[in-house]
Amino acid sequence: MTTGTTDYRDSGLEFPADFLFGSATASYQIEGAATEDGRGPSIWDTFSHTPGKVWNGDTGDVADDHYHRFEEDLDLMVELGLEAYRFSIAWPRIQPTGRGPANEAGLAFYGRLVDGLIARGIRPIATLYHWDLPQALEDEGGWANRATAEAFADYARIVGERLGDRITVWTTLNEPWCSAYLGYGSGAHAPGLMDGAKALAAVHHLNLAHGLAIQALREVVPGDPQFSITLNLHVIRPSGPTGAEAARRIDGLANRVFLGPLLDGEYPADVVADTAEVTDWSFVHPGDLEAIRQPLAVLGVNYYSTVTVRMWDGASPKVNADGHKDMGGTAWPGSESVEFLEQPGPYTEMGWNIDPSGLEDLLVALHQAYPALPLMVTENGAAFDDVVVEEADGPRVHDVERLDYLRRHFTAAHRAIARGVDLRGYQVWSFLDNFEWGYGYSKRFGIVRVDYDTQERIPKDSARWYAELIRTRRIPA
Ligand code: IFM
Repeated sequence: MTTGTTDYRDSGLEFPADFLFGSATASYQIEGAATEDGRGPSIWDTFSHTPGKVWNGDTGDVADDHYHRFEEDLDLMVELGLEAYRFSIAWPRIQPTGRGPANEAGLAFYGRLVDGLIARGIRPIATLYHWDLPQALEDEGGWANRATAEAFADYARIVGERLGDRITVWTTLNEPWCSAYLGYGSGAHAPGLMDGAKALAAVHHLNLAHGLAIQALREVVPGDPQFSITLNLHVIRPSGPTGAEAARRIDGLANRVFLGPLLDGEYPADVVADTAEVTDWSFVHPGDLEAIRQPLAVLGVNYYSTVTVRMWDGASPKVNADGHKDMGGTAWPGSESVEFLEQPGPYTEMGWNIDPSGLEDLLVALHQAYPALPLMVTENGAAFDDVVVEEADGPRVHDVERLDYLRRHFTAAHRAIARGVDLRGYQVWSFLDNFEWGYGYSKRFGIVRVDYDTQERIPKDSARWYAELIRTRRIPA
């Protein structure tokens, strides 16, 4: 066993017996069957079918065809020894227009999925919202409209009544930062709006939706349900004399605007001040903050890379290497004067820098701020261009870079545990190659390769490595 290396390539580290190893996906990214069994259109159907929004005009119409192939995908999870599977439920399969009675066929699909997981001994971690908002709700204003949060609670109740105590962890939202700021601010994600005030209203309505959904779930789910939310908190490195001010602003908009109301019952005063010219925050109504602050059993943490920031001097060309597509809007309302500098490499195929110390730093910082709150890595992984090679025992993908990325980040997670962090599990993103939003099928995050022509699944070397980690509970040499 080696420990303490700066490159985070330790091996032999052992994870606790109850640590939950799994992998994650999301409905629109894998399911396909976009118009089947009563599913209504979502904002991602609309967006992906709008020319110029997604690379190559790709859509989620077919994706991994998981809707029809989920049994074989579950069998593959068993082969790899996954202990948990984090998936999301498509709201427009349950309520095609986002309101009204449940669509029985949609509920039945997720019932079969959950039963199939349980029958195979795999714990279901269900996310209620991973970005596929029913288009009909967007037509009424989407997340910038308060009524969407109330509709979300009704949807949560319907799902809670059906799936009940079969779900190990209920996650309300995945990465509300992306839904709000990329969806309504920068325009890079559906619905593609570029309006800072709407983005901030969306932040609040997503926070509110989380709180109302947990209240609704608590009324209908029996037993002792575990409630959660998954955030893509930003790990921010300040640069130069203005770095601290830039980091404060980005930490406010990316992290504290969620952590504050969710865990402390308030919006940070500096964020409200920084955004005063964008919005007056009158969308926060009396009682909202109490509704948002619900006890959480675990906080989901998605981590991929870091950002380095400083204030723009207003003269030199502004640097904006924030790792997201630039569609012309802003993901940082009120703080457009922050520069995102190029990160030191190496990089993944997304152009995101690889820095496992960021994961360790993030987990330790969260633990220090909220010592009683258990954490789970609900996403971590990397996109790389894969090559399929034919070998004697069949097709193989020797994805050495992804394997190395995972090794280093599992080491970082282990180090966080050694420093006292109550880390409950790790869900690798992603189980399957899939529709990577604005990048379509051009970026492959899967530990299992998907041939989009034949739908053949090929476990990559990273999946085999992960299977060994799960089997031995130690980071393989
Ligand atoms: O594919 C996404 C996922 O849907 C949300 N978190 C980040 C992943 C990689 O971009």
